[in-house]
Amino acid sequence: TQSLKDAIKETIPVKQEQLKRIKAQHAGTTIGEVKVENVIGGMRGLKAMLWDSSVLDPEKGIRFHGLSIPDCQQQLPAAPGGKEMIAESMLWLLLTGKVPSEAQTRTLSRDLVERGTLPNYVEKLIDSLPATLHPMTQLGMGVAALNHDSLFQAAYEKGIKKSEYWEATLEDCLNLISRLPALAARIYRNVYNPGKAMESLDKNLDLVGNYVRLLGFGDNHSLTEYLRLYIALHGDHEGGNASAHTAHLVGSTLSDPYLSYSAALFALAGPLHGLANQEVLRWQMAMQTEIGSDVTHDRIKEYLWKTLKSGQVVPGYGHGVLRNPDPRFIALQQFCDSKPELQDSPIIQLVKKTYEVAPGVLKEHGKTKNPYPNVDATSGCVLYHYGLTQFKYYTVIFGVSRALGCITQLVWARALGLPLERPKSLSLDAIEKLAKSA
Ligand code: FAM
Repeated sequence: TQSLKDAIKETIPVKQEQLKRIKAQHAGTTIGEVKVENVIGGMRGLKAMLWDSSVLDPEKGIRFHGLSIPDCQQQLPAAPGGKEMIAESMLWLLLTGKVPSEAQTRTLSRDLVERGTLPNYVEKLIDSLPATLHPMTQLGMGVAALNHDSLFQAAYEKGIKKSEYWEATLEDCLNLISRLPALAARIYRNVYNPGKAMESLDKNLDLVGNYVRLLGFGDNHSLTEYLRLYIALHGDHEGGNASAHTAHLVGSTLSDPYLSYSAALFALAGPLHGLANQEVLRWQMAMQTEIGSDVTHDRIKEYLWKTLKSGQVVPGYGHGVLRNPDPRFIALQQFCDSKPELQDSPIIQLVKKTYEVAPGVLKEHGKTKNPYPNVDATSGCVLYHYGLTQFKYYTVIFGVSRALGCITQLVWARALGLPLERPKSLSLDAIEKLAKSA
């Protein structure tokens, strides 16, 4: 079977040729306009970035190299004994544009687990942090510290050729992804179960199987399958979202993958982005406490209005690009529907009922361009049901996942020789002057 590196190597000349062709034939072609609203509106809608692994359609949602979520669920290999696509098969797809075979997926799982032990100095660093420090801060610090062993940085210092950058970047990226479970699980242990012994990596398990084992939920097959789906689904969401864009920007300075992804994690840690999944659960639990056992649509509506009238956003609803219910939300809901034990969970039922009324309330409220749920509306409640109840930790799981997309695009940015990112900014005076003369 072809190795991952060979599969990438085979694709590089094809993509390089395509980029060359685009440059030669279309460098001066206009493909969109820049309005003042783009400049002052967080660059929404501005087509200004190359990101090859996935594209987000406002109506249909995410496509990974052209494959929809149901396509991926059908085609990407699962773990032995499992049904859900796994991180490794998604990683292979994102990196190469091709669906891996069963054998390629298993080889990649084995390769990752063999790289997956956390260096001792990082363990010490994480163990020295106060348990009260937010788990996302700890994750970002741990990832940044892993750059001690960056092969890209070492190779750059030696003066390797630009055409070889991608190989050292790939090694760093695989090392980083492989070590995320041990790092993230250590943070969980330290914060929530101090003193508890940690399991070691099992060479026969996939990345997420090992993550669940290290978290201390080793025998929970349903949680493992849920997290396999969750982590594959959250892997990539085109390039403009705050974490992906941050990784891309920092990587464009030739900062190594560890530093680039560490920066991305701190973008993910914001409540308008990845932290929303923590916020959703907190908000739904508060709703549950207030409503009690009499969970009716009217009571939920009342609570939604209370949230909106107090000037807060409804967490888990709305999106910068999507204009329909998020297909990732739908895939996770389908997982819930397929498991009888989840049907009776009060928190899962509450999330479902909230979905039945929230879009109507948000439409009536009239502000958000997308009154529908995003993935965060449901991702946490299943974790909660399976006993992973510490919702401050949820964004860390998102952070383990988002590496799949962010860092594969770092490999491609180096393989395609993309330049330093440096958009033009404008002062208020300059915007006014340009607008008046337009
Ligand atoms: N509840 C209440 N108001 C909302 C809202 C929501 N869920 N979503 C948007 N709005 C408001 C928004 O605050 C803005 O109000 P102002 O004009 O007063 O500033 C207005 O509607 C227009 O916003 P928009 O154009 O529809 O959305 P944006 O593209 O500016 O923002 C989000 C997108 C995701 C930041 C926004 O919808 C939001 O704050 N949602 C709640 C937090 C959340 O779920 N984030 C997770 C996003 C996710 F998919 C991820 O990154 N994981």
